[in-house]
Amino acid sequence: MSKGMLILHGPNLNLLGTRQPEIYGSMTLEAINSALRQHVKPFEIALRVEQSNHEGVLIDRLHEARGWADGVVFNPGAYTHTSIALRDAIAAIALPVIEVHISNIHGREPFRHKSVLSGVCLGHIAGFGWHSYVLAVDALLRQWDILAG
Ligand code: CA2
Repeated sequence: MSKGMLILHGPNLNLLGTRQPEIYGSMTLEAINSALRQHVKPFEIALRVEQSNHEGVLIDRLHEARGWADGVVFNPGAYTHTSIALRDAIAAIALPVIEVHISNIHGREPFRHKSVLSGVCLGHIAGFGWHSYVLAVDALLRQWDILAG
């Protein structure tokens, strides 16, 4: 049976490509999403992509994912550094969640060095620009034994 994957983008990521290209690159969120759709095409994955600027909506999407998805690629934006509610949601859904960051949060301001979510995620990828998402998608495909190597 084909696998379900949720790609979830958190707050302000809808602004990608419009400002701060030196940190976040020049790809728009829409362009990233279509590159990811292309990337998973050969694997016949049921892919859903969502973005929200609201913590509660992100929690709702994670809860709903239990009903259809087998894994989540999640860029929680600035909630990474603060949200125990998102941490609890990730722990509760018992799905593999890969935390993704476009920038290298460890090389930025000290308040970005800490993720309160990493400990309940399967893993964490940061610093490779929009390609961080591709690496995270591949990590899930490997987790599912769909991608070899
Ligand atoms: O590097 C990442 O992917 C982040 O999750 C992005 C968040 C930031 O708070 C995290 O520390 C690291 C911010 C996303 C804001 O995106 C913008 C894009 C263009 C213009 C303004 C903000």
